[in-house]
Amino acid sequence: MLGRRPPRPVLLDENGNQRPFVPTDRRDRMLTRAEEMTAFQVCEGDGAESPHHLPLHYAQYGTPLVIGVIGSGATGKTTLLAAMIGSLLAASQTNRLPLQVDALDLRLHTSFRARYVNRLLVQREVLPVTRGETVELADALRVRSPVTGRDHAVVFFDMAGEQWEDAERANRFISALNALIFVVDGEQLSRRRGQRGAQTAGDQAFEVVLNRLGKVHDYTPQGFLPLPSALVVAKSDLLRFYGDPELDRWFSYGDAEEFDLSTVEEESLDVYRMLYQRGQGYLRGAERFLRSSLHFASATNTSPDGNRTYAAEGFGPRRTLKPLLSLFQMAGVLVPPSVHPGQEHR
Ligand SMILES: Nc1nc2c(ncn2[C@@H]2O[C@H](COP(=O)(O)OP(=O)(O)OP(=O)(O)O)[C@@H](O)[C@H]2O)c(=O)[nH]1
Ligand SMILES: [Mg+2]
Repeated sequence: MLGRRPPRPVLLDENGNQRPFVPTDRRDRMLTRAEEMTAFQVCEGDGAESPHHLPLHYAQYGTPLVIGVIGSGATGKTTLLAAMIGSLLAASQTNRLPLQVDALDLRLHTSFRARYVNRLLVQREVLPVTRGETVELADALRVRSPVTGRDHAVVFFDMAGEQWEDAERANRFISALNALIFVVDGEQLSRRRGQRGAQTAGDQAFEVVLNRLGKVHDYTPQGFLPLPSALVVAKSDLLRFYGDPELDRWFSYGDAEEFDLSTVEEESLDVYRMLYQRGQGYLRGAERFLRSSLHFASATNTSPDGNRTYAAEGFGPRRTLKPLLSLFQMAGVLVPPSVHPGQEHR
């Protein structure tokens, strides 16, 4: 992506319009450095693609966290990812996170916000099915931890569920992932309730990913893959009030609970117990990993109507932030303490 020429520093406005970056006073190194934090470099690409903008000091961010969202078709991956990133941006903008989040690649981020986050959370539209031909680099964020003073590049890959059937094509990008979000379809869990074989059900996409990761990463002596994994029971709104008091309990808490990562283990155990009864195959998305957490979430809290929109009443992401924060913590991007003083939730 980056050419050999020295980066051309620019400033960008909200709409992605650029103007040359000129430091106020080059002799003042501290000031220049501070100003550079908001500057971008232009990557011209190979001519086929339009220019990208990366933060001026992109190279210093070290190995990026490359997160893959995994699950078969229509499990809710794209909707969950849009809701997760929407929740993360909202929490960052209102200073509720011990992290600062902004664009790593401004064009990509602006496009993801318009095409997915706003379309889902503002217009309340059903998002389109992810097209089959490409693995989509969905968004690229810069996540800064004031605790460590470090910047991290975080990129998200969303993939059409149908692609998982083509293991060869999927393999090419699975090797590049170093963090996973496994998406369990709550709708399928609720449909299969009581059916024969339901207890052992799982997802073929998980198996494709596990097989591939097992070939490119060395297992620990205890037999775990050395990557962080957050397993999310998505569309959990469809599982509420059907005799899973553990699930109902997590949804009875207000949004502030999501900032408390001390309860991740407790929630993980509840999800584990539920899946042990309703779909043990899914648990491989957590059990095979050295660090993993399990979550209940709903991107929308309601189902769409016939017009492919979600009714306003009751609509909104629930518990979508916590899996992402947990993944960030497992990956070392977020460093505790994560609870801000005064954020009592129970
Ligand atoms: N009730 C409910 N429905 C949801 C939720 N999230 C997604 N859905 C519905 O599930 C369907 C599939 O959602 P997508 O996000 O497109 O699923 P996907 O896994 O990205 O699908 P592919 O792109 O085909 O792989 C859509 O009809 C959504 O309306 C949720 O949290 N609750
Ligand atoms: Mg999709």
